[in-house]
Formats: sequence, structure tokens, C-alpha cells
Amino acid sequence: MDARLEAIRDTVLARNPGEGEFHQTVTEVFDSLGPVHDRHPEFLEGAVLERLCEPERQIIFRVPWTDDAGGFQINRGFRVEFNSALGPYKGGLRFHPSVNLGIIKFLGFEQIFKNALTGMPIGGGKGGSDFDPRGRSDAEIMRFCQSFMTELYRHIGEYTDVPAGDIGVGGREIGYLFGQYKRITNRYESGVLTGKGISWGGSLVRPEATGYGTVIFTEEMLKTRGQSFEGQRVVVSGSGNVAINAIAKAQALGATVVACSDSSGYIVDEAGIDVDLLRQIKEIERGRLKDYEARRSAVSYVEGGSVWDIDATVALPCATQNELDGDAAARLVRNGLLAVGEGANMPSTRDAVAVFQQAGILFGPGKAANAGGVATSALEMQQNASRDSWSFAHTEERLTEIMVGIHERCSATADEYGDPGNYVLGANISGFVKVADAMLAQGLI
Ligand code: NDP
Ligand code: 2IT
Repeated sequence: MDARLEAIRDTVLARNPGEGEFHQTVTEVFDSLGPVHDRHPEFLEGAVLERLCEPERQIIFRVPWTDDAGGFQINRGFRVEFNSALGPYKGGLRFHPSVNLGIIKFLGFEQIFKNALTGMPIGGGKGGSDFDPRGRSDAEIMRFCQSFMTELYRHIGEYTDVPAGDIGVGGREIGYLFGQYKRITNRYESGVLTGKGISWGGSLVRPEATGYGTVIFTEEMLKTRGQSFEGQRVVVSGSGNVAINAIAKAQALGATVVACSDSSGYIVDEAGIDVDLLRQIKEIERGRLKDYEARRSAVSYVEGGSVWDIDATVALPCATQNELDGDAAARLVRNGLLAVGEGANMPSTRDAVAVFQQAGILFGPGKAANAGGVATSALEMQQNASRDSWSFAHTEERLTEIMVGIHERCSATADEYGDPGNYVLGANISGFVKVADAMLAQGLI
């Protein structure tokens, strides 16, 4: 790392002890930015990096609610409003027992650059709770969401901060959150949340957008080597919103997705995953992946273990951070891997990224490859602002244009900075320069 940046990075790490995931993303981004500071001394003079690493606002609050047995439950809620240089804070809410401030800050920091890359007018933020939705009834989820919004509502708004979904937060939760916001404020403010239902202000394609976008970005990478998804053998991790839609799109483009996972285990279906069955089990029944095995022939379910033990030519990690380590990466590379498209945020460890890059594997980092979700959220905001709703075909076309544009921008920036094909460098520099210019233009705030 450039020595000037390393000193700033060390201060950031020391000021934010114990936030491992935040340290990891700051280090990764700083690693890319040395050459930018040679060309743009004004960024150092303007303390852009020091400002960028300090969230504009961090909100931590108590979320009390009652479970179905009448017991009192207390969770912790977070919203980190990281950077508003390009627009209102924008980013998802994650409900998962592992959530803590360091995880929300890593996600919020990534979101700043991702949102800049989309070309849409959105700043970066993230939030969530250590609430565990697993095994909770609909009524419990609703009471939790209502309590969460009873605090959050005062901090958000269509021009201020616009949350959406992430792990553990999908259409159901956004519905309960929106209902409570409307009730407290007495305003039908569609643009305050994205990922809404289609009949009440949501956008077509938003549910599919992250997974579809990841595949579109990966297809663009494959094209640079004269390849496509046609005939590829694909392994996907996770079986949630991003994973399911990535599987659907990869198979629509002619690939065979042979495996996917949840946090308990993984399935191998050599004939190609039956997406309708997967949706039925995971989205409608809210069941476990294990249930898939009994309902389709020639499928094996492996309890525990790693889905990365299955050979693939294309790997799409779509579950969570640091789920693919250096050993898994090396094994995939030895067995014929061509490309990795990150549907999740920071799913590959630093070691894994190094292995992929040294082996010349096409590697699309999350902040570029999974930006289709938030980009389509911005399209939802556009539709809300104009009180319009677009067709599926039109919205998908916009998503495709955006993903192709992000690929081009990352690729052109990597070329410009002398490291062709390095999408990590391209994404970090391209996102950073846009935000840094806007921050300087807006003065010391
Ligand atoms: P979902 O909650 O719909 O699905 C998450 C999936 O990942 C589930 O299969 C879950 O398994 C698995 N998973 C979650 N945590 C872990 C863990 N600690 N270990 C192993 N498996 C785990 O979330 P999404 O699909 O929305 O999100 C997946 C990833 O994509 C996240 O990194 C998210 O930040 C990122 N992302 C999401 C976007 C969106 O629009 N939703 C946009 C851009 C990125 P189980 O059911 O067993 O918990
Ligand atoms: O990580 C992400 O980009 C998301 N969870 C989606 C955020 C959004 O505002 O749609």
C-alpha cells in the first residue's frame, strides 16, 4: 500500500477497534488508491480519505418487542449514514444474529463506491439488527419491524435516507416497515423505502435485480475472453434472494447450475437446479434447502461442508461475507475455474481474491457485480418520484444497460491505470474518484 495512504489507514483502524470487516474493506479499497493520489494531490489536501472513513452519522437504538409467548425481547438496531456526496443515503437493512456495528460499517462503506458506480444519484448507507428472523412467526416479524421503524422513521425520508432489503429483509419485512412509517408520519411517501410490493409502489425487476445483475456483469467479463454462460458449470452459494435469481438467470443464458447452499448445508443437482422447486421451498414455504433432496431425483444434500468443494467453471458467491477462503479459491482454480462474480458483499477473503487474481481468473468484486440491486432501487425511486410504473421489459433493459455500463467503467479505469482486467482496481478507483470530486466540490463538511 502507498505509504501516505497506509498512515491514514492505520489511524482509521486504531480509531475503530474490533471492527474486523470494516478494517478489511477499508484496507482493500486503500490498496487500490495509491495511483489516484499521485494524479490528484487535491484529494489528500482535502482530507478526502479521512472524511470518507468517518460516517456522517451513526445511529444505534433499542428495539423492544414481544414474542408470541408474551415474552419481552430486546434487540439492537443500527443505521449508518455513511456518505451523502452523491445523493440521499441508500442501502439495505440486514436482520441476522451476526449483525454488529463493524458489519454495518463494512456494508455501508462498500455501498458508497457501489452506488457511485451505478451512475445513479445515491449516497451510501446501511442498517439492520441482530434480530434473528429464523423460526419467527409472521406476527413476530411484524411486531419487530414495527418497533424497529418506530425509532428509524425519524432518521429517514425520500430526500434523506432510503433503506431497502438485505439478508433477512425481503418484501414481507419492507411491507411491515412501510406500513409503520406511513402510520407514524401520516404520509404516503413511496420513495422512503425500496423493494416495495408491485401494487403499492414497488418496481418490477427489483426482486430479481441483484442476481440477474450479477450474471449480466459476469457475462460481460466472460465476453472479454470470447466466452459466455452457455455451457458453463456453475456453483452458487446461498439460496436466498440473490442466489435464486442468479441461478435463474445463469440457466436462462445456457449454463447448468449444479449446486447451491444455505447455512446448514448444500445440494448437488447435476441436471441443473430446478428453480421453481427452489423458490417454492425457500420463498413460499420458507423451508430449508434440505427439503429439496426428497422432492427431486438424483440430488444429494450434504450437511455442513462447503459448496466450494464442488467443481465449477463459474463461481457465484451469493450468501455472505468471507464465505470463500484462500484454500477454497485454490481448489476451484486447480479444477478449471474461469470466472467469479460476487453476488454477495465481500464473500471472498483477501487471500481468496489474491489467489484468483494471481491465477488470472476473471474476478468481479461485489461492489461492481452486485450493484444491480441498488441500481434498480434507484429506478424504483425514479418511478415513485414521477408516480409512474414501468414494464418488466423496460426495467430489465435499464438494468442491463447499467450493468454493462459498470463493467465498461471498471474495465476502462483498470486500463487507464495500467492494470487491464483488474476489476477490483477499476471498481475502487472509478467509484472513489466520483465521490471524492463531489466531496471536494461541496466543501469541508
Ligand atoms: P437472503 O436473506 O435472501 O439469503 C441469504 C442466503 O445466504 C441464505 O441462503 C442464507 O442461509 C445464506 N447465509 C446468510 N448468512 C449466512 C452465513 N453466515 N453463513 C452461511 N450462509 C449464510 O439474503 P440476500 O440473498 O438478499 O443476500 C445475500 C448476499 O447478497 C448478502 O451478502 C447481501 O449483502 C448481498 N446483497 C443483497 C442485495 C439484495 O438486493 N438483496 C443487493 C446486493 C448484495 P440461511 O437461510 O441458512 O440463513
Ligand atoms: O447491498 C446492497 O446493495 C443491497 N442490499 C441493496 C440496497 C438497496 O438499497 O437496494
